[in-house]
Amino acid sequence: MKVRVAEKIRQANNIAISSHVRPDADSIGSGLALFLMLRQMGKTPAFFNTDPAPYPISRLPGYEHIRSGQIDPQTFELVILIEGGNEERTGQKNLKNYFCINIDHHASSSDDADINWVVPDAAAVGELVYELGLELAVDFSRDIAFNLYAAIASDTGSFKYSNTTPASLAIAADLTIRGGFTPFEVSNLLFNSNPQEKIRMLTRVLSTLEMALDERVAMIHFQRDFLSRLKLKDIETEDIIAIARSIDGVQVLLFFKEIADNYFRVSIRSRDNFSARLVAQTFHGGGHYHAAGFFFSGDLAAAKKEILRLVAAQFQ
Ligand SMILES: [Mn+2]
Repeated sequence: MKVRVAEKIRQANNIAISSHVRPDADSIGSGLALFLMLRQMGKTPAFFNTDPAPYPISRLPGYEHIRSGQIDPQTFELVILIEGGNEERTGQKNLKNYFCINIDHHASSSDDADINWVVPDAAAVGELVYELGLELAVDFSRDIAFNLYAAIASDTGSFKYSNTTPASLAIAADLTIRGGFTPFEVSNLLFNSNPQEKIRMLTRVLSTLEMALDERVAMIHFQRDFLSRLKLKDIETEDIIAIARSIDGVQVLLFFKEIADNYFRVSIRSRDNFSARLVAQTFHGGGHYHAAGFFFSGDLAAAKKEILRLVAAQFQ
C-alpha cells in the first residue's frame, strides 16, 4: 500500500492535504511533515483544515501554511487525508470530487477513500508518514523530522502508552538524528508550554473526580463555563485525561466534555483487556482498543448511568 501511495504522489503535482476535525498533534505534525516533503519534491501542496488546532499544537513548525476551510472548488489531482477519509471525520464536504488517499492508524477508520492505507499497529500516523518519506527518498529536514517526532511523541504519551512499540522508538531515534534536535526540544514545546489558565482549568476538571464499579472506573467532567470564566477559547485535554487514568487500579477512564446543553463528547481510555472502542462503537463512535470516543445526547447523569452499564457488562 505504501508503494501505491508513493506512486500516486509521484504522478501528481497539485496535492491537497487535510486532517480531521478537532485536530491533534499527530494529525497536524504528520500533515505538516507531508506538506514539507511534497514541497521539497517540487510539488504544489496545500493544507486545509476545518478546525484550528489548540495551543501548543499551533506552534509546530510550518503551522502557518495551514489554511482554514474547504478544499473545494480548487482543482487538485490528489487529496491526502490524515486520520480519516470521510466528510464526518474531516469536515470536508466535496471529497467525492477528488481522488482521495486516507492514511490512518485507527482500526475503525472509514474505507471511503480511493486508497485507504490503514495500519492499526502503528502508534501514530507519524510512523506511516516516516515510512512514506523513506519510500519517496526525501531528505528529512529539521522541520519534517521535528513534526514527525512530535506526532509520535504525542500519540504515545511520550512513549509511555500501551501502543508504543520498538518501531516507535527506533523511528523516533532516527528522526532526532536526521533532524538534529533533542527529544527535550519537542517535549518542551508540547508538554512544558502550558498557559497558567490551563492549570487552573485542570484543577477544576480534576475536582469532579468520581469513582465507580469498585473503583475500577474513574470519571471526570468538563463544563463549558470552566473556559468562559478563564477566558480560554479551547484547550487540549489529553494530559488531563492521562492524569485521571493513572490512578492505581483504574481500568477505565471516562471523560465527559460538555459541548452544548445536554450534549457531551465522551472520551474513554482503558487498560489491559478492556476494549474502549467496543463501548464507543455502541454509540456510533470509534477509535483504538485503549482510546476511543463518541458523542452523547442527554444529561450527564443519564450519560454516566448508560455508559457504566456497558462498562460493567464488559467487566463480566
Ligand atoms: Mn493518531
